[in-house]
Amino acid sequence: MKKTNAELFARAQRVIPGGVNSPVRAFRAVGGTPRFIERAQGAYLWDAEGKRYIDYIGSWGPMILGHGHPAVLEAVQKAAVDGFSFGAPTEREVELAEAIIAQVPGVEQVRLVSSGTEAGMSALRLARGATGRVKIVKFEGCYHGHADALLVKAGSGLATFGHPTSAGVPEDVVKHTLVLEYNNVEQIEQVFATQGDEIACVMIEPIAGNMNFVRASVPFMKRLRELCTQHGTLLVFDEVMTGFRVALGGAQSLYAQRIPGFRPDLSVFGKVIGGGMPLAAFGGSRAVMSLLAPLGPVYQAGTLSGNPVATACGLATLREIARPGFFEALAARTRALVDGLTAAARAAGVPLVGDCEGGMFGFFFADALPQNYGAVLATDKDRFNRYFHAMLERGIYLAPALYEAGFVSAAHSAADIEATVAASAQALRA
Ligand code: HOZ
Repeated sequence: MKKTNAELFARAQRVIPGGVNSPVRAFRAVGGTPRFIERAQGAYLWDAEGKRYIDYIGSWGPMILGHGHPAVLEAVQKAAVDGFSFGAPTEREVELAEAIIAQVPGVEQVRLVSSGTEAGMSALRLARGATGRVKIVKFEGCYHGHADALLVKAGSGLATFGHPTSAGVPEDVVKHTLVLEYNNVEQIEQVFATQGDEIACVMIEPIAGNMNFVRASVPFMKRLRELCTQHGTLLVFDEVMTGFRVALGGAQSLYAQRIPGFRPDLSVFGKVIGGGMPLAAFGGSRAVMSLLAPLGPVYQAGTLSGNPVATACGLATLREIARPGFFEALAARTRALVDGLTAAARAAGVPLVGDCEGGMFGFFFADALPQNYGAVLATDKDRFNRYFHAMLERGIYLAPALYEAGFVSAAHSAADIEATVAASAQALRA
C-alpha cells in the first residue's frame, strides 16, 4: 500500500532532526508537508503518493540535463560496475579536471572534493594560506556552504529560519569575517581603504542564488576586482550554483564580456559538475593551487574526493552541455518561463518581477528587482508562500522558500513551460 507524504514525514521526524537531511527541504518557510520523492525522469518528479510535478529545483541545481539522461545513466552504470571507490587516482578524475579547466579561463588547476561546502571552505583556507592574512569579506545573503567562518549573515536555509548566523559558531572564528552589503560600492571602498592590506579574500556569489536571484552589478564587480588587485586580496567566485549553469564558462565568463581582462583568482564549483552526484571543486592559477598539499603547506584532503562514479556522472554531464547550441536553447526556455510568469502576473494585476541567466532564474513579488539582501527581505513573503502552495497543488515544484533560485533543465519542453505559466495564472488568482 502506498504511504502518504505525511506518514513518511512523521516517521522521518522520529529518526532525523526535523525529518530532513538538509534544512531547506523541510518546508518550514512555507509551511506544510515536504514531498517525499520516489522517482524522477526528465523534467518530472513523482512523490510517494504518485503525484507528478514539473521540477524547477533540479536537486538545487545539478540536474541541468533533467533526470535520468541516457548518456549520464550509462556512464554511471558502467563506472559503478568497475568499482565504487578506490582511494587512489583514476584517469577519469584527470579528464574531469581537464573538462572543467577547458571551459574556465584562468583556472589552470582544480582540486576535486565532495560538496560545495567543502570546496568553499578549502578555497578560503587556500586564500588565507596564499596571502598570510586572516580577514575575509563576504556579502549579506550570500551562502557559501556551512563552514564556520562563512556562516555569517548567510542566505538560503539560514534566511528561512530567521537566524542568518548559526549558533555553535564561536565569535573568535567569525571575528575575522567582514560582512558587507551586496552591490554596495561605497562600503567595499571604505573597508579596503582602512583594512585592504589585511584582507585575504573577498568571497562572492556573482549571481547570488541563495537570496533568490540577485546579480552583482557590473560596476560593483569591476570595482571589486580593482580593489582586490590593488591590495593583493584574492577574489573568490563561488560558482557552486552559477558554474556551468548560467553559461558554459560560468558567471565569470559573463563578467569577462563586460569587463576587459576580468577573471577571479579562485573559483568554487559544485552542483552541475557532479551531474547529481556528490562532487565539487575549487581552482585557480597554478601558482596559487601549488600551495596545496602535497606540493605546498595548505592542507586539504578527502577519502571520497574524485570518486570514480561521481566523476563519471559529472564528466558525462559536462560532455552533454558542451554541445553546440545547448546553452542557447536552455537560456531561451528559461527566458520563456520568466517572461510567461511576469506576463501572467501583469494580467492578474500582481506585482511580480523576474530575472534569469542560462538555466537559472528567480522571481519576486515586488515592483523592482532587489539589488541586495535587505531588499529581498522587503519583498512579499506571505504572497510567495501562498503562491508556492497553489503551484504545488497544480503540480509545479518550486523551491520551498523565497530565498532560493530556480533551475530549468534541457528536459523541460515548451509544453512544460506553457503548463507552468498556465498554472501560475491560476495560482495568482487563488
Ligand atoms: N545551496 C542550496 C540551497 N540554497 C543547497 C541546498 C541545501 O542546502 O540543501
